[in-house]
Amino acid sequence: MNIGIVCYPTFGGSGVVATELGLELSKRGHEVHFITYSQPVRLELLSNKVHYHEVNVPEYPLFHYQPYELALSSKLVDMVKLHKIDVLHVHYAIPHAYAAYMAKKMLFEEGIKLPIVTTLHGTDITLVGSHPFYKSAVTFSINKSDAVTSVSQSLKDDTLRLFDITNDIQVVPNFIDFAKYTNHFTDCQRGMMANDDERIITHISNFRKVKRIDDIIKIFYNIQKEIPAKLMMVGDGPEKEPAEQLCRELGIEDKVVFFGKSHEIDKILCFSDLFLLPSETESFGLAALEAMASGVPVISSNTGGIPEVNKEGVSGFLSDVGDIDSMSKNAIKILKDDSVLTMFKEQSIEEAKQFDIHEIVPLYESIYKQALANCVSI
Ligand code: GMT
Repeated sequence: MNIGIVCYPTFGGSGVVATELGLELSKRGHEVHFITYSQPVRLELLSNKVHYHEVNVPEYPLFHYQPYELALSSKLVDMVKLHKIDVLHVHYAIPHAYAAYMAKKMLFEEGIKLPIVTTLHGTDITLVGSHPFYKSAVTFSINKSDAVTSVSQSLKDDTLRLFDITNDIQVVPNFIDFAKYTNHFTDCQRGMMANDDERIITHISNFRKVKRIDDIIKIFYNIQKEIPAKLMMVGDGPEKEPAEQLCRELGIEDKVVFFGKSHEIDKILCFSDLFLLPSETESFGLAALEAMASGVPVISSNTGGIPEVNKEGVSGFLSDVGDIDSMSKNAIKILKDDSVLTMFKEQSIEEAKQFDIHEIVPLYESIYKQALANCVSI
């Protein structure tokens, strides 16, 4: 098949999932076309089966807001015609599903059918999409897609609760390419980050409010009072500076490393002992799954889709959002004893295996086939 993929090319989970999916589809013989405003961060290799088409939005002073949706839908029409794209898979409803619908409509006028598969990722539903400013357009785009998927049952439930959905939503969980996370390094150079007697605790995100970055610092503060430890903070965003300030106030700045955005997630996870994800809401928690696949147990909140990934007492522990005491105690429970930590590390890998890329990508392939067969005229 010729598959078009539209996503956000940044460090966010939805872009990562879309990129890994495209790369795997190309390995399975499909021709994949990424259509987005810059090259996706994890799309390192282009090949004869993986293409990238940039959407340009020329600046024009008359426009207070540059019309990205317009440029995207035009580019989609052009690319579908030029590369004979069979199916378009859009990740994140806003504005991708909406632009895809417009492209589909324009193509239909020329007698070309374009099935659209929309994958809902979380904030496009829970935080942004349900805002009254966007709700009508998001509802419309979801209902007009030929197939709709959500990355967790929890996100599906939220979508049905928040929008007036007439379309079926299939749950296709996020996945992990184990080859990238297991036995990748013979030596992950742990000694460069911490002493032998110190535990390494890690958090990776885009440092937005929803990630509750303060909670991470406070949990770590409690842990390091009981156990020698270092905290690795990976990523960048609006909450990074306040977090650095909080570390200084608590006098732990020499125990916390702020990496900024990193392309070496696998290496950082390789030397980590515990992952913290105390988010306010999380439709899935791809970062937690990446940690588990690397043998890093997870201390998380029990919100949204996280319980579908992190299993209580198996791959880690879950607590109510904001319950710093409970998360600190659970972290210490795992970290204080070598044999307990080893057990949780092994269990995390086992638990992550159900999300293996080879189990999940065929589900998308069959959804593309269904969408092609059922693509309705508009
Ligand atoms: O939450 C983020 O940091 C980014 C966001 C995105 O859209 O890229 O992530 C959402 O999609 C990920 C991939 O499906 C999920 O793993 C995240 O849980 C989800 N984030 C939220 O729901 C807050």
